[in-house]
Amino acid sequence: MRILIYGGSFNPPHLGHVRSVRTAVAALQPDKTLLIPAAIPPHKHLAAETPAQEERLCMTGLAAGEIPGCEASDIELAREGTSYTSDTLRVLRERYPGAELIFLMGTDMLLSIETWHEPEVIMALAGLAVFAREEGREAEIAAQADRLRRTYGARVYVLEGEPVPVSSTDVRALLPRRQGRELLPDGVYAHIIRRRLYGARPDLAWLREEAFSYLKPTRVEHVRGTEAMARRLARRWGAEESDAAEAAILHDVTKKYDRDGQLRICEKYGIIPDKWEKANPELLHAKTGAAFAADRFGAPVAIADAIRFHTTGRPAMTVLEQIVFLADAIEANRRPYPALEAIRQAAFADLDAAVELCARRTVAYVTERGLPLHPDTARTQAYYLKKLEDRGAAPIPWDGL
Ligand code: DGI
Ligand code: FE
Ligand code: FE
Repeated sequence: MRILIYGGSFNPPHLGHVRSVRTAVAALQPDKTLLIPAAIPPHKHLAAETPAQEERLCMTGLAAGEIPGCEASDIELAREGTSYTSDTLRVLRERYPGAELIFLMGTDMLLSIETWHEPEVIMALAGLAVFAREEGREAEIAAQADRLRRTYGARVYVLEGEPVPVSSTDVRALLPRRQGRELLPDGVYAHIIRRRLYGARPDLAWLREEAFSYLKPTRVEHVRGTEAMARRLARRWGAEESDAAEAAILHDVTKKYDRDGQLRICEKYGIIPDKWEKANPELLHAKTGAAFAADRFGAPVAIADAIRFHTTGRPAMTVLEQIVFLADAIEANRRPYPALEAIRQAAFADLDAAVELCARRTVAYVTERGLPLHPDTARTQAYYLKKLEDRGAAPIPWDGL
């Protein structure tokens, strides 16, 4: 049995790692491949924003899932102190007696291996596989391989392979800027976003794809329209445009679920429907959407709250909450209703007046249809009416339905 071993910080594991391992697997045909995240790497400090060990193990497992016969091992994370490769190989030698161990490493590692802890133990217990990674260094690598063979009796496999110019440091720098998705395996990226590791914020093209997969096809245009409107309003009112887009993309993410579906999601997230929501379960999609967005896409509180209050509003909304509340109601694809044009105009002239009119219109609409008015809608309208009065501004005239 032949076991390929690849160690690293995997902080996070990226497509460079995956491609390297795939190439090595193709060349060496191991029976099993282990990705081993280091607890405390001997040669470098873990970056300050490094997530918990379980997160790195989880991400490494997700990356391993992309490669046949590959799995993540907690052998170093489970061990106290510095993660010396020699110790790891000793454990693996015991665990897999008779197996041929091959340790996959980068070019620089091969060149510096004699500075490692117990290099003779490493080379006695395992073969070394290295990529002829950087162009022009083939001769240097060949010479070192030769020397290690002669001096330590090392078995060195020099693999043909394209250089893979991805580094975890670069990935970590890109993630907070909504970038880097294409450098990561899909599962790893989804996990990072879900947990918002490394201060990551979702790539919005990715988020649209994900969110739209939960929508009825007929709702997609409404959500696109809501995003476009939320962006315009964010620019107008000085809110962070990409946050407004993120909230808009997710605002109706649980809309397609019927009463039973809504109640199931409530149960899952510990949401207790109030009596108005029980009478009109359609209202629940705002709360379930917020919980789903937070759980599945790691939406921070400000964005989750904009989703939570997009249907009823609430008193003293943040600008982001007002923007999503209004964008949903006035986006370009909304079927025309009385007051739509007035709210649209007001949304760019006076945000509070627009919210007040929008809530007032909902009160009229809900009352006319004989539905129970949710107190948050009533309180929103009353709050913004008072706010306008306090400012000495007149509410927007509207004759009703
Ligand atoms: O999800 P959308 O259709 O895009 O829009 P939305 O989230 O604003 O939901 C609109 C529905 O919610 C509409 O059928 C009216 C209803 N609604 C809004 N406010 C209230 C309300 N229903 C009741 N019973 N009480 C309210 O205060
Ligand atoms: Fe909605
Ligand atoms: Fe909507």
